[in-house]
Amino acid sequence: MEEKILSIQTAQNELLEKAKKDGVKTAWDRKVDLKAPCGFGVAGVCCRICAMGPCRVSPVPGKGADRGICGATADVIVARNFARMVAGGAAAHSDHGRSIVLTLLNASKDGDFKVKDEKKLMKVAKRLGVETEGRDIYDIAHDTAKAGLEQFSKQIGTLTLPPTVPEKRAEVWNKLGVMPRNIDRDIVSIMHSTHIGCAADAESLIKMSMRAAIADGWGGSYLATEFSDIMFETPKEIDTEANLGVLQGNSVNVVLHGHEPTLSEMIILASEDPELIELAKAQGADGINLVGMCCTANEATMRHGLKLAGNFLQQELAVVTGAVEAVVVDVQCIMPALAQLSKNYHTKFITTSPKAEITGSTHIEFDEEHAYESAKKILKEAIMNFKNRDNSKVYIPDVKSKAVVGYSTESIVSALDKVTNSNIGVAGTVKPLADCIVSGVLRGAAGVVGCNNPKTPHDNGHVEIIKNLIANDVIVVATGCAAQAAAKAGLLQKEARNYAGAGLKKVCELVDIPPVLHMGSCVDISRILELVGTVANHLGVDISDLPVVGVAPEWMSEKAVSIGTYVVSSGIDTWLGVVPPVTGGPEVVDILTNRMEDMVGAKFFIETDPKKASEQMVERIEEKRKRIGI
Ligand code: XCC
Ligand code: SF4
Repeated sequence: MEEKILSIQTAQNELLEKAKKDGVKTAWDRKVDLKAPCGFGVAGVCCRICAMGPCRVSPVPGKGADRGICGATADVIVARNFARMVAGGAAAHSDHGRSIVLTLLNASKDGDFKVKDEKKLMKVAKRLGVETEGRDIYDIAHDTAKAGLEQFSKQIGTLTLPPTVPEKRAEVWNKLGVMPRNIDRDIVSIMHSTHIGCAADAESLIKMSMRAAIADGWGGSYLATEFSDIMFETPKEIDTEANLGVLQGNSVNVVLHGHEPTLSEMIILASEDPELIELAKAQGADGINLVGMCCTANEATMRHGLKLAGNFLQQELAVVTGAVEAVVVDVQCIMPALAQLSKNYHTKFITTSPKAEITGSTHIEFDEEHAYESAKKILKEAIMNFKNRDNSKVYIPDVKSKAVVGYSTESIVSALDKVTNSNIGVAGTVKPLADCIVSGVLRGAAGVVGCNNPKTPHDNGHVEIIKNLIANDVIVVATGCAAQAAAKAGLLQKEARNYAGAGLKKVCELVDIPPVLHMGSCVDISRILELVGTVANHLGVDISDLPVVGVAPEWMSEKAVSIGTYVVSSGIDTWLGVVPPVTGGPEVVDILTNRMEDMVGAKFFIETDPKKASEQMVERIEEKRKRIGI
């Protein structure tokens, strides 16, 4: 029963015990306090879009009120709520993308933010139609940023799709009427159409959701990744460690939590400043120990090997160790609970973004114009807090795993080059990967992504599904909190190939990679899109023809709903391990889990049992292989 096993992580369970002793509450306690969730909300049939309501229609067709005051049916209410979740998720990813693009617009040779990856800049400049011949690198960068910003706001034409979108896929979207116009507009369209008295047709609302989600995946998130790589470098294979045991007994422990790499990059740089290291030592600490939480951790580990303290459901437990001088956050997935919780320990909870001020926190705004100084100021707060640590309250679980991370598409291709010998002869392509899939050495590939959710035992779905897939010769790519679950379970080590089936094991040995590749943060699912798009283009097929699946075993955020929707819209079947709030709308359920297949060649599967979900995924991969005759 879910109440018994809260987490498969022993570090987590030890700290939950400590929390109890310390008399503090965590997400799991609050879940119990809240009792059973509202049945109308669970089914998605509660509408509070206008003040004639709120209206709760019956979650079971044929029983009780079947329409809201305005006459909206259960399906309309469910579809509107779903669309608004997609809009929320797409907005979060894409506004993150916008911030990164704006940072490049202000980057300069002598500034804190620079162009570090010229090769990537050239690639992105070319794809966005920016002239590069004989021009100053920063002129190119600024024009590329302007071209990136255009994707958010252009009023004429459609989103500039990356060349990794197969032509056949673009045709599917055009035919269906879901080709995005621009990123902001397709989000605004949802807010307009879901206003009282506007769209009242489930299929049309789901199509709008698809359009905004595609603009997220192939637009806002894609740009976030590309522009982050330009400024902070495209990730390469690098070693790291994961789990709460990465906190250190006698160091100034700083947890970097949130999403955008701009803040964490500067703090990493500042943590090497001799002045600050001296200051830490003067306080009696051995040094400064930076660790990461959620997607900030993923961004920074991909580029610097930053140690991963944990994923979403570990943020509170990090504070409960009593060994954290500061939790420094920017945006997204930050539990407001940290404000109260940190007051029970000596931890400073530092918010830095005007987009995410939190009552009870210490707010130190991150000033991008003086980014380095700003980062130093934040770190100083943490260092000066070391003396307030109460050692009698400290407990750091002795649990951590080694992991290899940093698998951008570029680093996967360069790993594949190891097997691209003379008889194949095309270095720098995905040919070896495509060959392995076509020959059946690898049966297929799966993206395991998404959050934690106290509705399911922490990390259990991620780990069980990954293990089952790799045992069946399905190579796994992971991002977000799923990737961290894999890291903690030791699945990102090269030795983890021993869990893999014979085919995948052989490939891992030849290419010298783990069976599970960490591809980054959640906006970096764009890297997964880029990889599958490149393989599809290489084989001259559509993405929906590939034996590729996606799964979010423990999802919880609106961002995950947008992700699921763009992954399915891109032609990849997607499993959800937590039931989305749509069950009260039979037509919506039918569209998502059935009719979408006719529209885009893929659909959602909802399965809360990780074992069953993995069996279905493997089955579906084999079906796909048969269908395309491989
Ligand atoms: Fe957040 Fe990105 Fe979910 Fe983790 S996986 S809980 S969204 S940190 Ni994106
Ligand atoms: Fe009720 Fe319709 Fe208003 Fe929603 S939009 S609250 S269903 S009257």
